[in-house]
Amino acid sequence: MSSENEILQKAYDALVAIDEDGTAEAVKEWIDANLDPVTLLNKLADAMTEVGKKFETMEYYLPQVMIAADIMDSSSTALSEKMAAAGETSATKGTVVIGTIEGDIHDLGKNIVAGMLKASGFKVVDMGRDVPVTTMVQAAKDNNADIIAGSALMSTTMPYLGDVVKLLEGMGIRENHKVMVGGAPVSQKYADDAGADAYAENAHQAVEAAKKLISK
Ligand code: HCB
Repeated sequence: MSSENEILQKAYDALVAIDEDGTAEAVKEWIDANLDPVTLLNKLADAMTEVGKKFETMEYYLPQVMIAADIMDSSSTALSEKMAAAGETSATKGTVVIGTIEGDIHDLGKNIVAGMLKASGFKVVDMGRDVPVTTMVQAAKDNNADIIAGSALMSTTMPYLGDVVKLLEGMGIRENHKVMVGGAPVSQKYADDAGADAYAENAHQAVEAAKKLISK
């Protein structure tokens, strides 16, 4: 039987090599061994970043990134199901409306954040990707959400996260919903400038930030 570190490395190497069977095997081994899904999700997120670097240096082309994204997605679905099963008994901590903001179809990171929030006991309303600012805000209103968690992966779509804050202000409901932002181009500085309540660099930080926002 492989050790925890060996499985982690196997999963990382397989995803970076765009080896679907190898990644699935490592994920299955991890789940069967009853290890913490979050640890493997973080490792796979690192692997996805490495795939991104290979794309940037033109070692990989778009079709390869798309296959890697599919592998990442099915792995994160399997691990999120495991997390959800483990978190089933915990009481609801609060409601989070989450989505990748308009113009942006990158949803791997958003899906991981959604899965981890669910596993941590939050009710999550996942609006999907390419979600108009108005739809995000309306969904928060309709679901009486404590938090709106917006994701943006492109510098061109990041400003729409700030528009969520502006729209809440414009509608006079800013106090009703906290706003958390994240995604590769997003930073603490951007979050502060945009008037968001929290910035999270990864899914673990997103869960911690959500817990803090709820307790405020
Ligand atoms: Co895409 N893409 N892409 N892409 N893509 C990026 C993002 C670039 C940086 C690559 C590059 O050119 N260097 C770039 C954006 C440049 C920019 O604006 N600065 C880019 C581009 C330009 C594009 C297209 C326009 C390409 C084209 O068609 N010409 C197109 C987008 C079209 C559109 O959206 N309208 C496109 C398409 C694709 C796919 C389909 C091939 C695929 C997406 C598949 C999918 O998501 N279902 C893809 C991918 C995979 C990437 C890279 C390689 C990886 C992104 C990723 O999934 N990372 C990325 C390169 C890179 O980032 N280095 C590249 C892994 C996840 C786990 O990390 O950062 O998303 P994450 O999430 C973290 C973290 O940020 C945080 O927690 C997560 C988990 O730890 N977090 C939150 C995320 N959201 C949060 C929300 C919160 O509230 C709190 C925390």
